[in-house]
Amino acid sequence: MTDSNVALKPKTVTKPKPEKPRLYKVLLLNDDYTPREFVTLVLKAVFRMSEETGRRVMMTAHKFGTAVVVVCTRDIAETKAKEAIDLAKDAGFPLMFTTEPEE
Ligand code: TYC
Repeated sequence: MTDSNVALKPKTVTKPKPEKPRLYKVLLLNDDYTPREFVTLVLKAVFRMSEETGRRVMMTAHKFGTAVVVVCTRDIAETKAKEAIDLAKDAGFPLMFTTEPEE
């Protein structure tokens, strides 16, 4: 058998890696005007939290100025934050949510 008949097998196979979508945090910001009960209600309605979880997240923002509500794709984070802000706006409260990429 001559050299030209030897099948060469590549030692390494590089598969194209699909990029993982970057994740975003939805942050709840404290303010001096929105009632605690209303903040909890928004967390339950928009982010499907239980009363207990809603209260805990609300109290975290109340004490520390901010709290992470959820980590998800950018699209969902922005949609949920807007939904929550609009609910508060309609009720006349300045409650604020922001989104930011996770490191
Ligand atoms: N600080 C508000 C109050 O004392 C309650 C509150 C909590 C508002 C959390 C916003 O993200 C917030 N009425």
